[in-house]
Amino acid sequence: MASSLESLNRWVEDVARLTEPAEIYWCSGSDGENRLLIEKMLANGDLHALNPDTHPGCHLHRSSPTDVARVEHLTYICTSNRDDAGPNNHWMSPAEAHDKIDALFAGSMRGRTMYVVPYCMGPIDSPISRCGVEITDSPYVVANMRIMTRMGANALNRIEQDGSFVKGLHSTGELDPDKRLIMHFPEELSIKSIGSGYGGNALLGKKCHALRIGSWQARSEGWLAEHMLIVGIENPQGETRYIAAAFPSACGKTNLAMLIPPQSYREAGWKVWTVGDDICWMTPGEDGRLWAINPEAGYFGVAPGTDTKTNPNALKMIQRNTIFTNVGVTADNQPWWEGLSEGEPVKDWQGRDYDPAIGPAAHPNARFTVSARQCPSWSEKAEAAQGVPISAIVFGGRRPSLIPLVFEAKDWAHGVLVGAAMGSETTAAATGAVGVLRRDSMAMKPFCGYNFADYFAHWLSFDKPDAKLPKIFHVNWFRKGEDGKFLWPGFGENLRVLEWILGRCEETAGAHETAVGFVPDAADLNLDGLDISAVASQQLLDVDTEGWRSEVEAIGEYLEGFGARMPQRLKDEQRRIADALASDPVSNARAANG
Ligand code: OXD
Ligand code: MN
Repeated sequence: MASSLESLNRWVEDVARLTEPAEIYWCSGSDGENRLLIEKMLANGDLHALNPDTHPGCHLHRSSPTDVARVEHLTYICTSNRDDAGPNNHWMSPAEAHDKIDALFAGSMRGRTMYVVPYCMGPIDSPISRCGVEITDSPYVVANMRIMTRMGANALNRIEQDGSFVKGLHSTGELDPDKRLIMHFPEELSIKSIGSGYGGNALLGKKCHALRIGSWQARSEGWLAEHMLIVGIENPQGETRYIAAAFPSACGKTNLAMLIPPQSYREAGWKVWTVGDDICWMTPGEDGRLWAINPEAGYFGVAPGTDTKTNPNALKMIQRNTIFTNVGVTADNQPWWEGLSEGEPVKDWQGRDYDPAIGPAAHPNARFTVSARQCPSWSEKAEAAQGVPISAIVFGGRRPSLIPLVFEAKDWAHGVLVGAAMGSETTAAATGAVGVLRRDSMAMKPFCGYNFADYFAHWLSFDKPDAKLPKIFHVNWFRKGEDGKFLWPGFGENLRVLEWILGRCEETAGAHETAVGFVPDAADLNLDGLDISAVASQQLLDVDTEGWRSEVEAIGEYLEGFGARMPQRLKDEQRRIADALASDPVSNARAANG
């Protein structure tokens, strides 16, 4: 049998024949190599240096103005059987997809360097990690992959040992939105992406590998690849518990992963440790618990809105060695974005003189790429080969009404339904209308590489007699009062909710049982020192039976939309809640441990 390196060499030759690059370069991941790449990009205008005194080692990249976000309508899952991709994905047959995209790849690298980028998703020595190789003609992609993954020689060594790797082929092509396609071939463990240089479309280790192909691999191998942050909460006794949380794109995962405890919590000794901000791979350990790694080595975060008040850790983290994409700049060449309280922009993200009449200084989906180790709350456990044990899984979305600040699912199957039913208002992270409510199961709508019905069945399959599964919760930081203002202050104060969640896991926090799950009373949450009225806290935790009846009805219709593959267990769960809402509007029975 051919070794993985032989198959890699053969693939590189095949791709070179198709794309006709001027030269082929194998990336080692060394500092010297990175320096040369950056010099090359500074010379050709792909990068602009930023103020070396205030932002040493930082650079700005301006993408093509029509290439600023993920393109879900051009993203395909190409399985032999259409139903395997499911109604949650765009589908094309593998043969047609290869033909279509190979026609765009033909000669696409003429006059360019073809970079071969071996990478490892996850700590290099972790059994949970998986490797891939991205072939790209974009030096910007190489520089980003070096930050976002364990890239280069070590990854190549591991690929040789593993015997297999995910093949990702990328070319910026002509950056023409009409010649842009992002194709996934889960049965072949391969990806082909052309026509975009933007993060989620071009850094193939991230969404394409770690989520779309990863979720497929995870199902066949018995683990979970999820769109979740991983955060460690250390209590005053010095014990750290880990929470994995799924929120749709641009709903504050990075902020929650790096939150700074409120002052009274800091004084009492609470600490927060960041393991990951976007992707979580979880696998059952011998002890029955789920153990998680962050497959990424860096953060590709949304810049606008990042400030001392919202995310001081992130702001500190991006003062050096950071690639900024599509932000504005100040007169003294510092990066600038909306929501940053200091500085004033003079140029916008397209390099034009800043004029608020023509648009914001930074694109709303402007990003920073930075090594995770630069985060002041970086957790050493991010490098732990065995990962971290997960105590609680949290789902959440932007829901201006109905959904309480927090509730706990009754058991694993109910929790899977809660995740499946997740909805959120759309954001600027993908092209399309912003602020429209859509169902985004487990925040994986854009990222699940197979049929959601099978994905829910896979989630349900973890419920085994010897499993010690995390409890599942739902949070909503975005509920609004009648005046249209957010009821909950959010940001660092969210630790109060996480404390309650961990209290439920330890059976020390109170709640009352409702038809939709266990909900805290205001008195069950630590609201000390928080400027929130009794009315607001009551509204935040209110379960509106009428509203929930329609919601659960709509969830039922959503599940039906997946047809016969939808697991009966999930449909039964939906029915159980619908019946409970019909017969027992709101039960206020105290939970046994409440
Ligand atoms: C991201 C996204 O970039 O979810 O993380 O869009
Ligand atoms: Mn994401």
